[in-house]
Amino acid sequence: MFQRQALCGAPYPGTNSATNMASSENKTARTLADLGVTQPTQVSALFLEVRTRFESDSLLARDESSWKHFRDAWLGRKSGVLTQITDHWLKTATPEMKRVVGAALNELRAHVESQIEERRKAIESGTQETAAARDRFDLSLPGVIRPLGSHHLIGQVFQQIEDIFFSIGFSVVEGPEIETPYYNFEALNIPEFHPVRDDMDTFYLDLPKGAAQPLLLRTHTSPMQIRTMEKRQPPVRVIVPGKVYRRDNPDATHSFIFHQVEGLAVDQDITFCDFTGTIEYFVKQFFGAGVKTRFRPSYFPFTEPSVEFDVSCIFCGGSGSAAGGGTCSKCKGSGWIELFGAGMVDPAVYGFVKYDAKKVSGFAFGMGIDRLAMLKYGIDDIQVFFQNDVRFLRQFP
Ligand code: FA5
Repeated sequence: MFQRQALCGAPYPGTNSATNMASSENKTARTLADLGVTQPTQVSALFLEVRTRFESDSLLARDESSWKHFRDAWLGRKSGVLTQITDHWLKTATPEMKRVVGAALNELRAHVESQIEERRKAIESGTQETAAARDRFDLSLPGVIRPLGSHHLIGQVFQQIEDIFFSIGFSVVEGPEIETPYYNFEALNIPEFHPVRDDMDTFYLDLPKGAAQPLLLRTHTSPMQIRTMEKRQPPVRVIVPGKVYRRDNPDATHSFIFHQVEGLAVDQDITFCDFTGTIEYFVKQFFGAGVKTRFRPSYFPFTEPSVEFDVSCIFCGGSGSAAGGGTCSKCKGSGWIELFGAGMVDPAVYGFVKYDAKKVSGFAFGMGIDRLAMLKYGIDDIQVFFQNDVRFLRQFP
């Protein structure tokens, strides 16, 4: 470091190697006479020494900042090496020596200036190359794979059901999951203390004292029959997908939250045949043409007559026998699986929505979607729909 200062003035950042200038003296700070250079023949050796130093310094100018120090060390007006040579070697030289020193200095200056400029260009293009390399896109690299989710199986089944009913002129409506007892029960012809309420153990909301009326989580999608008929005049053809809630104990076929699709068609002259034809069409579209169907008498306060609708067991093909022998566990050997409740709208219900029961007729049905999905996809536990285990969900992309 001392040696660098000796010849080139102040050291500059990034220069920590030993210099190859062997002299420990600051030769350019001394006159030729001091250095014992009296003969023209000695001048070229002296300049060669300076030039060697210049070349080695030039190698250390690797970036913009070290290049600036390099430039100032050699071309700086006050104390650059060339200024020092001018002041100490040229100006003090004898007339005889001046000519030789001047020529050597000119040659050195031309070399130093051109090399410093070359170095600047090299550094600049190197910087650009580095930046270009940094910014370059490698189009051959694989892209970032972002995993895409998919619709939950229940969502997919909702969509399949909607598509089938769309194709025969039904539209979709949705309604509130928090209901009043009026819509959930009374307007469906289920007055307070009617025994059928016992079948639907209900979640009531904890409301502040003095609340206008009790509120509950709807136990079925049927309240939307009333809400729809209140708003629309016949003809009405709607389906209502949604969540419903009951205080049922969880097991393989029961959950306290599950899904239903309600259906309602009301118009003039809708008959039981329209009803059975619509349901059978839906079931064959959903399960396939091979499935057999049947109606059984049932009871709902808001339909008359009421039916339960069964399909032939898709697990045993309706035989009632398991593949390995014995009875089919899914249909318990009957060959039939209950699908949903339905019926012709009870005329009493029209009274709640101010329809003229003498002029209109219609049918309604309410399907449990979770059980429908279980049947169609061979799933034997309803709880998997609510556990969000991706190993299950991934099977239905
Ligand atoms: C009803 O909910 C009526 N509202 C259906 C109806 C609508 C009848 C219109 C007539 C006219 P039910 O309580 O049977 O009926 O329930 C309908 C379906 O919901 C059942 O067939 C079953 O598939 C499903 N279901 C009932 N309880 C549960 C439960 N805890 N977990 C899963 N699915 C259930």
